[in-house]
Amino acid sequence: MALPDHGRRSKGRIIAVLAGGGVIVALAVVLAVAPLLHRPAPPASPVAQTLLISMAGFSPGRVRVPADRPITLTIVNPDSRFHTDGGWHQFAIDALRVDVRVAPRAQQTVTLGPLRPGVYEFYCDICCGGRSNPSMVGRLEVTG
Ligand SMILES: [Cu+2]
Repeated sequence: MALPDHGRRSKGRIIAVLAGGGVIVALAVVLAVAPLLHRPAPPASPVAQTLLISMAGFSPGRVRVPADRPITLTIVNPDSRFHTDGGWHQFAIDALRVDVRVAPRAQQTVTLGPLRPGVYEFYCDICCGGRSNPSMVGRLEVTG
């Protein structure tokens, strides 16, 4: 026995509503999962480097670091306050507007960058000889 015409139509409507509901559920699942699939990369961990600055100069005098990552520099001053100039040292990079003063027998931490590739000169200009003393100048070499 054939269904009356309006019965067939309401069956079709039910299927359409169910299909529409299925599409909505599928869309909700995609929207819920999408942020998990497109999670941004975690920020690059900083490169840690220790730099000694004493009356003998910077050690190392050349610091090589990668570009596009933050750089955490620990500047250690092993000199005592009994030096004629008080034992203080400086870590300065004019191009980066960095000027850190390190007290005798102390250390300072400075975070730079991420930096563009290039060579950045650092110096100490507050102890004997200062910047004109070749050992009171160094190079931060950033390689890409
Ligand atoms: Cu110095």
